[in-house]
Parts: sequence; structure tokens; C-alpha cells
Amino acid sequence: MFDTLTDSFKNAIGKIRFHDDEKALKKALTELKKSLLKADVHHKVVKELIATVERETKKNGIGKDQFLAALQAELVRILTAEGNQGFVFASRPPTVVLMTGLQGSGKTTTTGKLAYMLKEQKKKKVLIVAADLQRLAAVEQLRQIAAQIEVDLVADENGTPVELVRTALKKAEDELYDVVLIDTAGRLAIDEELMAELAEVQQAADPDEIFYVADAMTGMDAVRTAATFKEKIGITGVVLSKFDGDSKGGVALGIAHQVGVPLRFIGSGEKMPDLEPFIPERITGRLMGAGDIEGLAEKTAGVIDEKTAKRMTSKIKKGQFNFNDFLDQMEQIKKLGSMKSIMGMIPGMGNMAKQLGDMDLENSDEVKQIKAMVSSMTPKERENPDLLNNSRKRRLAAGAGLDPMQVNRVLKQFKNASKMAKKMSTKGGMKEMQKMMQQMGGQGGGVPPGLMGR
Ligand SMILES: Nc1nc2c(ncn2[C@@H]2O[C@H](COP(=O)(O)OP(=O)(O)OP(=O)(O)O)[C@@H](O)[C@H]2O)c(=O)[nH]1
Ligand SMILES: [Mg+2]
Repeated sequence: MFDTLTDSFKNAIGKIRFHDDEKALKKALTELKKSLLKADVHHKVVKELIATVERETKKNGIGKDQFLAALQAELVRILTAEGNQGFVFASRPPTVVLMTGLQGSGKTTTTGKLAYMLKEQKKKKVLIVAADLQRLAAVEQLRQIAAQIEVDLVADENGTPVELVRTALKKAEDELYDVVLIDTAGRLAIDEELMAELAEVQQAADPDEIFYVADAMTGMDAVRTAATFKEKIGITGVVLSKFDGDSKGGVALGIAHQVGVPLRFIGSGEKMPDLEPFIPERITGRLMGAGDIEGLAEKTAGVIDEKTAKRMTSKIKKGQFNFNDFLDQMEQIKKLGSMKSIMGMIPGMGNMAKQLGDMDLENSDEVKQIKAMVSSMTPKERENPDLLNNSRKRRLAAGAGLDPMQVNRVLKQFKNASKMAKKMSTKGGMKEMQKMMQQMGGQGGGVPPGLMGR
């Protein structure tokens, strides 16, 4: 997600050596400056960052450790603005959030993503309000999203935004909802009419938070419009949507500092799980190639329950992992979002994530083939594929539209994978795996943890 930026930092870090002098520091700073500007970070933000890092490094003695510590501290400072981080619940439920933004910025999708995250990861009872009555299709769009993620919706094509908000708040009180998310109408540009409608809805909703959803691909415009919204209605957080389409990513680095409102979430794809909290300390770790273990743990916590995980591990250890388990696991992985975003959160795996590209596990040919094949097996066969004789294999192949050779190959691959998993689950197995990963591309994949300033 932050490929370009992470590369920039890595290059700059590489330019400064252990016993080094002012010349090496200058070189590193020049490199950093150049690449930050190239990544579209605002020039004022870059200037400030470079000046501070230079000053702090010199103060503490020029060297790689000091440089890293200064860079890390300055990044955290620049990414932080006064206000809440991530999703913060009101002291008294329901927490009411007003979603605002220009037309097509991603408000409705982000509303769905937030609802999904709160439901799946935090186990909260969420209510969505379709208060966009400008566009006919808007209500239907939200209806579909709500049905897909199984979250309740308040909608009425014939109502007014204010009426809908009132109905929703009453329902939330009566039925003890934890969170109410209000999707509003967008406009092509900031105009009086939009602001008047928003002000009305805001008054009726008395929200705990007002999020401004900005399209990351609009670059500096995102910063400018967010600033205007802050001035006019007092937003409490920014969400940058479509970050997956903004390969440079520099806007995310400057926006909190420039607008004076924290960047709270980043949208990284069109699907419901593609939303990530933007926590300055964690993002800094990721930018410097150290991964984001906390974020990963949070993401998996809601999805993979501990009991199942333990059962799976024990099965793997005993070499009993079978096709039924495989299908289960595939379902779970689906909920985590794109493979690339997950890999990017694992320390040292940033490079690997890049190589993976946007691999779509669910729709890859291999997975489709395996799924088709497994669904034609009997429950007994799924547990023990050795039961499959040649005639059964031929039947399976015909059922799944494969040739028998392919069936044999899948069965063999699965057996090997199962063996490997068993081996890895033993003592020392994980070490071997890490060694293998390093050889495959983790090399130079970031700052060794010992070098990170603390
Ligand atoms: N790739 C990508 N697409 C996104 C993301 N967020 C939203 N989109 C897409 O952007 C388009 C517009 O999103 P909406 O959520 O309908 O935007 P909106 O602000 O509600 O639009 P209006 O209601 O018309 O003002 C849709 O096609 C979404 O799928 C994201 O993070 N990544
Ligand atoms: Mg919308």
C-alpha cells in the first residue's frame, strides 16, 4: 500500500553509514527529499521533515541509528493531528458518525466498510442510515451493501434526510445499537445547498464524529476540500478512499498535518474488508519496513477465532489437515481482504507483497479448481483423499471440468503441502521457513528491528 514511500525511506537509509560524516547525512537527506517530493508529499511538509531530521540527527551525533530515530519521531509527529485515532466509541452508545464528502468520493462504500469492520472485528451492533436522497440509486446501493454484510439499514425513498436521522436515532436508542453510521449525499463541488443540507442533518444527528471521505486519487484536491469542510462544518476525521489507485501515496503523509485533522482510515480496495485504520506509530513502522504486527493481529482477531485456530494447528501437527479444513480456511482468508495488504503488514515481507501483486486468492484458477473438485467429493473422501480410486478420480475430473491428470496433481500438491505444514509446526520448523522466505526476497526487505530507534 505504501510501496513508493517505503522504497524512498529504504533508499535514504541505505545512503547513511555507521561511522559517518556530514556528507553522508546530506546525501541521505537529499535522497529522502527527492523521493518524498516524487511521491507527491506536499513541499512544505517535506521541507519541515528534512529540517527536523537533520537537526535532530546532528544533535545526537551523525550515524544510522540517530538518523533512523530522528526520522521515526518526525514521521510520527507529522502523521499525528489532534483528535481521535482509529474508531473511538462514545462514552454513551450509540456512537453516531456522519459520513460526508464530494460526489463519488467513496462515502457509501466507506460507510459499508466501517460497518463491516465494527461488526466483524469489534462485534458491535451497527445501524446504517441512507440519508442520501439526491440520487435515486443511492438508497438501493446502500441496501445492497447492508444486505451483503448483514447490517441493519434505515431507508425510505420518500422521507427527508432529517426525518431518517430522527427515525434511526430513536431505533438505535430503543434497540440498543452500538453505532449509527449516516451516509449523506455528495455534490460535484462544495456549494451552499450541500452545506445547508449537511448542517441540517448535523443538527438533527448531533454526531460524535464527522468523517470527511476524500478520494486519494485527487491528490492535493483532497487536502484542499478537507480543509474547506473542516472550516465549514468541523470534521473530526479524514478517510482517504481509493488509496489502492494512488501509487504515490504522498497525500496520506501530509494530510493530517496540513488540515489539522487526523487521518483515521484508508480505503484500499472496492471490497468490504478493504479498510485499514491509520495509526501514526504503526504506519511509521510500516513505512520504515518494520511491518505492522499490531494491525495484523487486530485484523485477524475478529475473523479467525482462537478455538478454530487451535483445532487447526493440532490437526496440522498430527498430519490430519484435510480438504474440509481447507475449504473452511479459504472462507476465513476471504474475510481478511487482499493478500497484498496482509503481506505488507508482516515485518520484512514488504517486498514479497509487491511480487504478489493483487493476487486474488478466491478467484485464482488453482483455488477454483480445487473448490470445484472438493465439492464433488463425498465427506469421507474429503477427510481422507486416499480413498479415491481411479474410477472415482475420473468421475471427479468430469464433475469439475478437469482432466484426471489435473486431479492427480492437486491431490499430490495437497499431500505435500500438508506434509510441509506438519513439519513447520514442529520445533525449529518456523525458523526454517523464515530462512526460506529471506532467500526468496525478504532480503534487504527493511530495517533490521535492532536498528529501529526506540
Ligand atoms: N478501488 C477502490 N474503489 C473504491 C474505494 N472506495 C470506493 N470505491 C469505488 O468508488 C466508487 C464510488 O464510491 P461510492 O461509495 O458510491 O461513492 P459516494 O461518495 O457514495 O458517491 P455519491 O453517493 O454519488 O456521492 C465506487 O465504484 C466504489 O466501488 C477504494 O478504497 N478503492
Ligand atoms: Mg453515496
